[in-house]
Amino acid sequence: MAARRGALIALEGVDRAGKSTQGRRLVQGLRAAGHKADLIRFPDRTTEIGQLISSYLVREKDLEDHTVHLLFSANRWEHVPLMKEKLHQGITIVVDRYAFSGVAFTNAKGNFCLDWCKQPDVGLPKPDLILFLQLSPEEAAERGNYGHERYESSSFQEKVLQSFYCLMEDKTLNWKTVDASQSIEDLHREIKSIAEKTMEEVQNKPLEELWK
Ligand code: ADP
Ligand code: FDM
Ligand code: MG
Repeated sequence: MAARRGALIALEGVDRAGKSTQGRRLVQGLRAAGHKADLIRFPDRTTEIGQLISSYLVREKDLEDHTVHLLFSANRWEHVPLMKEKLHQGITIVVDRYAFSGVAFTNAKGNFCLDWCKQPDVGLPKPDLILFLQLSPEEAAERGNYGHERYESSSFQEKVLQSFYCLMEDKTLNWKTVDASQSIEDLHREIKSIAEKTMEEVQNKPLEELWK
């Protein structure tokens, strides 16, 4: 019998919903429970492509909108060989943002249809679970102000949220919405339990391709 594979788990949600907090906490919790787990944050600002993206986000560099969309996607593709290797070795991978952020942010710019936005990410490893951390704009505001990076404004974030809702209508994907207004530990417990159930369910199933 083939070795059991790890699960690919994506965290998505509005700004300050707790994706990065829960991503770190989930990997820590899974490891403590004896599972093999790794975290990847997208964009990964440490690679050459990631550094270009980072200089765009901090407004040091202007990049044309199609170009930056393709760079975000390329930043995912450059991780794919290692992601597949790890998943096949039984390591669960938690991704802090994935292709859904890629599509939602570019689509929110207004002049890019969802179909165009999805194309560069078609064929990426398909997440076994996409956790959408839901938080109202009022509750997000209580967690601090927006920073100074590109996209950090309430009017743009509202458009991003509408794009996420369109993507969530795709029933071929395993979206699960969780209430991100809970305490960090309560939310962690809920997320860990959903993650472990998914890991169990997919361990003998082949890894699929996104949007194919
Ligand atoms: P995201 O990655 O979704 O933007 P972060 O994990 O960076 O969000 O969290 C944004 C801020 O909110 C941080 O200051 C973090 O400590 C705080 N935070 C995260 N989760 C919670 C929670 N469940 N309750 C209260 N504050 C939280
Ligand atoms: N973002 C993130 C995109 O526009 N496209 C993408 O493909 C991804 C993964 O980059 F504003 C945006 C979303 C957010 C910024 O911020 C990255 P964090 O704080 O590193 O998640
Ligand atoms: Mg974050």
